[in-house]
Amino acid sequence: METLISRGIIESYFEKLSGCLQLDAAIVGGGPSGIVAAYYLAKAGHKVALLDRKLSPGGGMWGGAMMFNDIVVQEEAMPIVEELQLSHRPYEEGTYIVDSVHATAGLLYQATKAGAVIFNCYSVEDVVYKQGRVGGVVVNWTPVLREGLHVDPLTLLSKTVLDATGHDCEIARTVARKNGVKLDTPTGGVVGEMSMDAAEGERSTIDNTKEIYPGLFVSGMAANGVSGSFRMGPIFGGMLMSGRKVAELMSASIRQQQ
Ligand code: 48H
Repeated sequence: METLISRGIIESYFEKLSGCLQLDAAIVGGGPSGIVAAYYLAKAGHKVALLDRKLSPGGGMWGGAMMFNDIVVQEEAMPIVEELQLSHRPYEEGTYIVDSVHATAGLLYQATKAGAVIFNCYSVEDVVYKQGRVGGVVVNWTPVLREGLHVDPLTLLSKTVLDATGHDCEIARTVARKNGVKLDTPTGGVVGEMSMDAAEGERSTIDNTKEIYPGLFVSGMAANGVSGSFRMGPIFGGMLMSGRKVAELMSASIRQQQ
């Protein structure tokens, strides 16, 4: 029995990992924008893996606001909430309340159900960069990096890579710093996030969701971080709509490369 359990996990895990060595979409970061992107890309039939450095993907959504575990979603994003079958209740002025634990679990459920593969405890430490294009991710176990162990990484190739790493925009920073290239941002580099303006932050998140370098896309807080726009606090419609928009952009790019 013990051997069967261990063999089952080892065989199944390595089959899953081997199946992700060449992807259509590698999503770095399992916050709301990354998970929604994973859902729509998988639903469109693409081969998608989402990598998150934490044991529990979900990013900043589990905790609601200051650990009050509810979030606010505005009317424009409700088609996504409904498509993903998240329970919600109307609040004031065209907004809705969603339980943040239910929402995070629901997004993860729907993305994996649609066919996205999630690797947790994976940190993306670099990208594959060839002929002026981002073409994959370089991954290592989070505990290896936390311990500062000198262990080399593995590589997953991908037609598109999404930086959905939230406030830190880690992948965009790495690409600009290591390769000395200009990103499609106001300064050509990572501008950095501004202070709170909820309405403007929500609006600009969608505008800033785009391909910032051949093969490299940004969504969610990372989109505002690279382009230098506002934070918005615990309203999450912008994150959901950014995930849906970037999935459409990445899907078009994947199709073009086929
Ligand atoms: C693997 C990584 C790496 C890496 C980071 O921050 P997130 O929740 O991302 P978004 O942009 O989808 O959502 C932002 C939202 O949660 C938020 O913070 C809001 C709305 N704030 C407003 C405000 O005013 O503060 O998730 C990012 C995820 C996390 O789970 C990280 O663990 C993961 O990315 N991550 N995973 N490799 N190098 N870097």
